[in-house]
Amino acid sequence: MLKPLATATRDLASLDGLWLFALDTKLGPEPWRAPLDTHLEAAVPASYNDLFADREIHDHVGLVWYQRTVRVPRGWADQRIVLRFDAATHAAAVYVDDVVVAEHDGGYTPFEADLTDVVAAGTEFRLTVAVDNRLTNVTIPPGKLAIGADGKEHQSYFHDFYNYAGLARSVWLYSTPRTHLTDVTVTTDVDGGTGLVAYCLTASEPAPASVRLLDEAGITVASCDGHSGTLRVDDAVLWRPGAAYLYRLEIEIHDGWHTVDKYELPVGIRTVAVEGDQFLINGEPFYFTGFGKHEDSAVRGKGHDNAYLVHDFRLLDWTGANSFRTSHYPYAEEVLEYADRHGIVVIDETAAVGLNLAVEAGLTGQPPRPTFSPDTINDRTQAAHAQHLRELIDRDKNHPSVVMWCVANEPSSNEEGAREYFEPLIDLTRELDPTRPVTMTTVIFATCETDRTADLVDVISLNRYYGWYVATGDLETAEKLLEADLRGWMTKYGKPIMMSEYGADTIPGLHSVTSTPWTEEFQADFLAMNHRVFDRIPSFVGEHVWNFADFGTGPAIHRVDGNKKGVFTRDRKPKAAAFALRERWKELRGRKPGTQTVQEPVLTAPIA
Ligand code: GCB
Repeated sequence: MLKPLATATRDLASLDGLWLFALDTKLGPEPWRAPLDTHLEAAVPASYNDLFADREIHDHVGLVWYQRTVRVPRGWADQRIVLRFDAATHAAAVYVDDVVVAEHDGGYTPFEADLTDVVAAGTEFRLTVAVDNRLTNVTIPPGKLAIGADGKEHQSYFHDFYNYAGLARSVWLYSTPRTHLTDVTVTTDVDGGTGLVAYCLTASEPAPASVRLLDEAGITVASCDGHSGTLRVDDAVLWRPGAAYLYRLEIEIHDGWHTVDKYELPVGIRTVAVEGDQFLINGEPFYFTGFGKHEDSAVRGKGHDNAYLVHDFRLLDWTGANSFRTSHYPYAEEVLEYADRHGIVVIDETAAVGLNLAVEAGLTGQPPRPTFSPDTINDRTQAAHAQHLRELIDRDKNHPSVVMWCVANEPSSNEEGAREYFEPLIDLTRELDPTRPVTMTTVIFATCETDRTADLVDVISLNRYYGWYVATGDLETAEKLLEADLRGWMTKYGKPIMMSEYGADTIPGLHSVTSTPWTEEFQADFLAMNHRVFDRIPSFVGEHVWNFADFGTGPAIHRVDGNKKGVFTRDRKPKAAAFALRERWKELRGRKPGTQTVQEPVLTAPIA
C-alpha cells in the first residue's frame, strides 16, 4: 500500500489534532449520526488510555468513539479523495456522516476509504470512528474476554505490555488523480559494481508508465518505460548498515501525452541473504547489535511521536546499536523511513505475540490449555495472522532497512499443532517476499529437542532469560545452562543463531556490591555473562537486549510500574547497563562485521 505523499499531482492534508472522544458506554445507539455527546477531546495520534487520568477510560473494554469535522479542500473537485488511517488499534469502523465507509481488523497497519463518491470538494463532513480494543482467540494478538463479578467485560491477554488502544498514528485526507498509481514494488540486487533495481507498478487503469532513478545529487542514473523492468545503475552506491544511501525512484503515469500522476519512493540498493550459518548484507557477514523495542512513552502510550523517534535513534547510535526488532507489532511507517535514511537495520515483526497458552498458565497459575485447538488458537486465528502478514509485507516491502520478517514472538512452537499452524504462514511470507529471510522468536519452553518449527526459518532467534526467570541471580549456573542451550541449537540446525531477547528487570538507582537481582550492577553483570557465552558460539549472528527502555504493562504481580528490563528508563535515562553495553559494542567494532560506528549520513534524500 502506498504511503500518501504530496507530489506534483497529489495533495495531502493531516487530520491529526484534537478529536471529540467518548466511551461507547456513555453514548446512545448509532452515535455517528450526530455530534458526539461528550466534553472529552482526545489527542490524535495517541493511545487514549493514559490521556484522561480516569480509571474507567484507562481500563475500558470495548468500543470508543472519535469524531471531528473535516473540510475537503476546494481544489480537489475532479480528484479522487481518500481517507487514510495509519493505524487504529485493534479494529475500527469509519463513518462519513451517516455512512460506513471502512472497516478494518488489526491494530498496526494502515487502511483507507475511497471517499470520491461520498464527499465533495469545498464541503464539510462529520468523520466518526469506532475503535475496538478487544482481543479474543481469533484476533492477532490473541486475548481472552470474560464477564467479571461486576457484570462487566474483562480483558486478559498473553503478553505483558499494556493493551494501549485508539488512534495512535496519523490520519490523512489525500487526493490523487482519477488515473493513478496504486502500488509499486521494488527489489534490488547487485551484479559486480552494478546495482539492479527491479520495479513493478500497478495503476488504476492500464495507462502507460515511466520511471527514472536519481542519485542523492539529483542526477538521473537510469530510466525505463513500462509497468515493470530492471534499472541498471553503474558504480552503484550501496545502502549499508551505518551508511545509508538512498536513490529516488520517480514514477509517472501517463494519459496520452500528459503526465497524470507522479509519485516517488526512496530506494536503497542492497542484498540480504542467509548462507550457511551467516547473515549477509551486501554479501558481507552482518552481526546484529541492538534491542527489542516498544512503541511506548508516558501519556501517549503507543502514540507515534517524532521527538521520541529522533531521540530513540540518537540513543541507539549512542550505545553503538546497529539494529532493532519491531517487537511486538509493526511500528509506524515514520520509524522505518527514519531507519532507511540513517542506516539502522530492522527486523520487522507482526503483532502475533502471545500465541502461547503455556505462558498464560505461567502468569495466572491456572492449568495450561492447549494453544492450538478449535477453542483456542484455531483456523480463524491463522487466517487473521495471514492477513496481518499480507498487510505488513504490503506496507514495508520497499524499505531497505527491513532485512528480515519475524512471523511471531514466542509462540508455543513446542506444542502439538504448531507446525500445522506455522508452516503455511512461513510459506506465505516467502511467497509474498522471496527476497528476505524469515524468523520467529523462540520461547524458553521450546528447546532444540522439542521445537517443531525451527527447520522452517532461516535464522534461529532465541528469547532466553537464564539468570533471570531461570537460575534467578545465579549467573554461574545461568552461564552453563545458556551455553548448553545455544550449542544444542547450533549442532542440530547449523543455522545462524541470534539472541532476540535477554534481559533483567532493573530499578534505576538500586545498587548492591553483591550484584543482586533488580540492581543496576546485576543488569550489567547479567548482560556481560550473556556476552561471554555469545562470543564462544561460532554461528552467533547477533544480540538484541530486552529492552531498549522500560515500558508500560498490564496489571500483574510480577510487574511494578511496568517492565523494568529497559537499558534506559521509560523517559530514556541511562541505567548502568547502557554504559556497559556502549563499551561492549565499541569493543565489538572491528571484531564483528557490521558493528562499525553508525555514520551520520548526509541527508540529501527527500524527507516525506
Ligand atoms: C518475553 C517476551 C516479552 C516480555 C519479556 C519479559 O519473553 O517476549 O514480550 O516483555 O519476555 O520481560 O518477560
